[in-house]
Amino acid sequence: MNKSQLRGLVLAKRPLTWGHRWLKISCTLGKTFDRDSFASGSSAAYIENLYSKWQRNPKSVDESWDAFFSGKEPSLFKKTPVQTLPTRKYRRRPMELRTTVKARSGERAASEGGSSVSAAPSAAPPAAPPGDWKNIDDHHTVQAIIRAYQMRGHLAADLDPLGIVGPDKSSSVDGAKRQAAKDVLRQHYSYIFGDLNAMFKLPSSTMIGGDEQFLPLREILDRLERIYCGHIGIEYMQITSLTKTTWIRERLERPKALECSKEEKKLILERLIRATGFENFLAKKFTSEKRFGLEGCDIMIPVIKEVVDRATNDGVESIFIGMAHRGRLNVLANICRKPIADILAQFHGLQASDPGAGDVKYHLGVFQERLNRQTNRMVRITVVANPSHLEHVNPVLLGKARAEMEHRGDTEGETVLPIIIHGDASFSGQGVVYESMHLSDLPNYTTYGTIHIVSNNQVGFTTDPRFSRSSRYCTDVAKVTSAPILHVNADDPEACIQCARIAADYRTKFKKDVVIDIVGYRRNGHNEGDEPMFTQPLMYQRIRKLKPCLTLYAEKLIKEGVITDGEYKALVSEYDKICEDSWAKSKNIKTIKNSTWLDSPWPAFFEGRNRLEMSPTGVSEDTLKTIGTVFSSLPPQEHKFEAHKGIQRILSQRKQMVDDKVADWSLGEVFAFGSLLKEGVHVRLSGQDVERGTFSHRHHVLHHQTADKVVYTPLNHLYPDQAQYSVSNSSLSECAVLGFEHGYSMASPNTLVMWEGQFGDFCNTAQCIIDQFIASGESKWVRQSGVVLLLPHSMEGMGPEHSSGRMERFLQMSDDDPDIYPDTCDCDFVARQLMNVNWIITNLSTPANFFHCLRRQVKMGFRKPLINFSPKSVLRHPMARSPFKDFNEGSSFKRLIPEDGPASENPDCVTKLVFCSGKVYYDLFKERDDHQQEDTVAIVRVEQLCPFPYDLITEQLELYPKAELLWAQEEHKNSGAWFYVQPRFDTTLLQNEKETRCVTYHGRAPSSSPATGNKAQHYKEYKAFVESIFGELTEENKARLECIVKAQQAQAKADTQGSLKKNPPKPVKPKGGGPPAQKGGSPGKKRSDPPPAGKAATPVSESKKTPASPTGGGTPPTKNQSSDKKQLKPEPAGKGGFPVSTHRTNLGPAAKKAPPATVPGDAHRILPQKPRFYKIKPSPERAKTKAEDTKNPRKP
Ligand SMILES: Cc1ncc(C[n+]2csc(CCOP(=O)(O)OP(=O)(O)O)c2C)c(N)n1
Repeated sequence: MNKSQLRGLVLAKRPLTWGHRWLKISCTLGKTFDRDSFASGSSAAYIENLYSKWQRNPKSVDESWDAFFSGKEPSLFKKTPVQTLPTRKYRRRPMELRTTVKARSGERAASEGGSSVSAAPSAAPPAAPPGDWKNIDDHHTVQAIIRAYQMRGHLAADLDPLGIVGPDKSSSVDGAKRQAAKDVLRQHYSYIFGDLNAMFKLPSSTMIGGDEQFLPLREILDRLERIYCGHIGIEYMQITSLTKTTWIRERLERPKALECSKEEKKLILERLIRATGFENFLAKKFTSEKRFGLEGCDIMIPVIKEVVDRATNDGVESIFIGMAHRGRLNVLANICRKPIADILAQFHGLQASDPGAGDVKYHLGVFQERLNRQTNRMVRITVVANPSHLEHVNPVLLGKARAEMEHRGDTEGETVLPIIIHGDASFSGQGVVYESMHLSDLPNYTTYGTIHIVSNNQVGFTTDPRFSRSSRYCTDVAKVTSAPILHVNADDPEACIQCARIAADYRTKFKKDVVIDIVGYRRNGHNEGDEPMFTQPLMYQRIRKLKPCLTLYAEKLIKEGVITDGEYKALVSEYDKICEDSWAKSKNIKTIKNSTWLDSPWPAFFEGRNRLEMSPTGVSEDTLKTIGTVFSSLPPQEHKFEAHKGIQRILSQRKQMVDDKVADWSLGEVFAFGSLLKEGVHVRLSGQDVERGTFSHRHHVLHHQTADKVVYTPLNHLYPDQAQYSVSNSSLSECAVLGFEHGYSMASPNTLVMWEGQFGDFCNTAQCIIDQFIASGESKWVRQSGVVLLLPHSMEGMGPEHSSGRMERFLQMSDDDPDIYPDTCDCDFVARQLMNVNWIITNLSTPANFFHCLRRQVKMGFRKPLINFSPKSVLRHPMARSPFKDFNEGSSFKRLIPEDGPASENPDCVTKLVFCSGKVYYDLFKERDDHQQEDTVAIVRVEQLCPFPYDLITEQLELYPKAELLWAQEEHKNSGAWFYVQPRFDTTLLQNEKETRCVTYHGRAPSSSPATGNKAQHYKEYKAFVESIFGELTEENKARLECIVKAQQAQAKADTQGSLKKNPPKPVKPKGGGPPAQKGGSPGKKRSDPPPAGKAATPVSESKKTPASPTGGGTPPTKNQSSDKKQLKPEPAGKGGFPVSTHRTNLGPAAKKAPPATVPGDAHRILPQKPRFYKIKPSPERAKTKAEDTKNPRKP
């Protein structure tokens, strides 16, 4: 028998299972014997092994095997061949082994349809001799050892150049130093002290053999040791994909896979010379300047360069790099090839000649387009400007990279590569890392793999890793995406470059995240002025003794004969000269510009454009109709799309509105999106549950009710050549998702990118993105973004955490000067004001204004972030509707909406001019009506808070010269807009010398909590607020309101009875056997669809009638209205289709019952125990002039 015959035999028998074999072997012991059955399954390896031995020396095996292999058969089956390999003691008792086998064979036989009874021999001992089992066991052990190295070899890898952490290198087996410690090999540890010459067949799960299938144990261990416990420690067994793990094994395990050619070694050295040379040069020239040098992790530069080379070679054209301070200047110089003179000029302390506050040099962004000489391909490299707040640039970079892919039509990440460089302490410490990593596989956020490189200097500022993280590695967070993690010793440049190659190729092949953890050290303190011995004395004693990586590597290559000492020195001085020349050049730079450091240039957008020119925002009625029709329809019949009944109802309501030429909030929003899509502007809306909308008002994605994953997005079916609409429910993150959208908005000006908070105050957890990027990005880095934040905001009794979008914080960060009255006569005043402020803040009250505001974002000649406080209940408020004419050509955004009711017709009779903003307008409107003060109180809505509409406010002040001036807000005094508007009102009033009035505050008292969580308290506060403006309801008011309510109740009752007669309810037998449940609740609480929109849109002119106030601000709801959700439903129609409020029922006898314990007496009569609302007293000067004024009233 030759080897191939043997293999044939083995292969032929392979399908045999343990169960079969057991059957056959046990049969043999009885009567019959299936020859060769022993040569199957894992015993095949044993036989192959024996065969190899026999080939070398036939006497080395038992005679039975000799007979078998030499073909002298029959004797073979008289005596079962015995095992002849050198043995060690059994680790398991034979009896145990038998029991195990017996049980397994029984199980298997049963599972294969056989009878477990017949399959399991009752008392027969195993047929194979003990030696066989031993050998099989040995093979299993070796397989387990191989697997142990693959899984846990990194635990024993030699990763730390300082030698502080890492394996105990003392154990020596057969002269070979083995690092694999007990925690790698666990129960198999002692096995490696056995017979190292024993041959083993290598399992298919390893490639260490290359073309060899058998290796002695010693060689197996040596190879595994070199691959898994050398200077690379890889974690990849968390990956569940066999293809990926096999690919990685192939890249690591194949013999010589990790070797570098002579040329490659030289290139690594040259790049290391540049990296180290640059830091040395800066250290020499600017001894005390902070530069956050890379010394100790210098190899990071060649690593990034290798990634860039490989990626560009594979088709990447644009690379985005996000990183913090450490080594940033080096990246700019040696990766982006930003002229070194420009970098050095930043050290000269020059003032920038263009606008912008600027930033420190190690935060600046860069955009460079260069030829990659290694690949001879052009590549764009962007280093995204970065705040001090570590890791927060990550999502911004990802969003920017994703947007770039979309603009290029790259749906696979073939042409764009994101690279993020992390610090070890911040990678494990900052939550935004986790949030960002979780975006990696989400369809609307993926960047098709990001390469993460950790510059791991084993210390964070002054904190040791053992105090800064609980995980073993700083990279453990990356395991959430099953990314392979390559830990590598920074002092082994070749190993580092190999990791770079594996990472780059892995990303190219699989389009998934991958991590390289370069474990080095920090040669200096946290910055160059710090003394690290204060806090890490022992570590720094070691560091002081260490030669720099460059020196070590140069010595190695000189020793290997790759390079001579002379050549090395020449390379070093060549780079030094480059730096010196750049230094000389930099001295001639007399002016610097912030715009030189722009990471998102939009030359095509700005060139030849008058930035102050604003294109109109109105659109034709045809456009509205087309959009409205698609938005209110299901997909064409042939698609047989089954929509939810509720959705069908919503669509028909929308359809009705389109027919009536009126739009509610969601329609207004869609008109903005759809018209921009028509004009080729990409629209993207992202945030938690935005597809449906927090308040179930949007429904931009319809779900097939019986087919999984079948959805319909009407806005992508408006026009054949429209731009793409992307609406996406995000992960439950604010920080990363907002950062992502901000980054996305920076990629192109021709997009409308919006992030919606589920409730406005959730922007709290994205504060860093708001402060560090959105509020100040343009000032620091002269880059623009038109990102829009939609923050649901209003006091509706929903508690402290769902009420406030924290308007006051945004307003406080606005950078318009409250004390300067702008030049309102400037014909470009409006655009200039917008251009000069850091962001726009709006609190809008009509759908049409929302529409214009969104469209204005892309119609301006520049980009500005927009913070819009969005409605909640007002989304469905019957008054918050706009007729089509307010969207049409000629219409435009209204920064302020003046009074247009009776008060405006006779301004001299107006005694109170109330300024307000947002939803509270609807409360004030209703209360003014209830109090019958329409002729004397004018209400003006400030729609755009920032920049402040000084010109329009002035007009209003002049229009109502006799009126007392009030600012009314529902927020607490230290929240909302008061602190922002007050000084601006003052500045406006001071413009007019004759003006003696001041604006008084009407709203809730200061509070640390944004809103009460107690409904009774909420309404109590509301009542006090209203009374501070309109006074108490008079008896006449009350009587009138009571009449209205009674009439409504009677009407509702009549309606219900009428409908019951028409459609008598089917008797429903309640479970408990009680009376049938009444359909639709009590008649008084019946709800119906909103009134015809056209009529509802004109309540202002019909102010004698009482409009509804479902805003949550009004009087307390009845029992059945207590849930917030119910309040959001449309109000029933009143007489003549006019909306009425069911809240009125509270004025009826039922509502006069005692409210909850904390609120004594009639809800309408109670006063807060602690006064929550009050007027602000004017300052003494103001009071004086006011008193004089009262004495000598001004003539109109
Ligand atoms: C969010 C945030 N918290 C704290 C700091 C202050 N800080 C600056 S660098 C640093 C240490 C960072 O350590 P590591 O991530 O390991 O990077 P290294 O500086 O060591 O390269 C700290 C705490 C910061 N810049 N940002």
